[in-house]
Amino acid sequence: MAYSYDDQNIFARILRGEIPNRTVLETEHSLAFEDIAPQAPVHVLVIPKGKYVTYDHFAQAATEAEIVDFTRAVRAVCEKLGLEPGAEGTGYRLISNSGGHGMQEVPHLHVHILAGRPLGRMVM
Ligand code: D5M
Repeated sequence: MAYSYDDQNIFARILRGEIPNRTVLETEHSLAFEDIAPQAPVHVLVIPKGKYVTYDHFAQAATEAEIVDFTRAVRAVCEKLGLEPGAEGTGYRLISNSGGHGMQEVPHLHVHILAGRPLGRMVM
């Protein structure tokens, strides 16, 4: 499907520096910052700097450099915060809400990184 990108969405405004954010990590093509309404002790959002609405849009239209950068930015945040799975008491959950049924609020691709406590089963 074709996507149209809303330049006024809140993450576009963060990327333009119009709204402050608590940056955790920045790379050439990606930005990670703390979620404003954390659902767990660790709640970080990772976004591509490019204008992509959903994961589907990104996977279709992003360059390989952007995809590699974004994928590695997610793990770099986890490494920076000491969340790598395998260590006792750690691990994390990645979520990317897409579209209406996914209950996506902000129409700029973002991956939620949730961690810092046992997160429970994914029961809706
Ligand atoms: O999640 C959108 C997420 O974006 C939600 O967890 C709140 C977060 N949010 C909204 N505004 C801000 C700002 N200004 N800074 C940081 N985080 C923010 P969704 O998956 O679209 O439902």
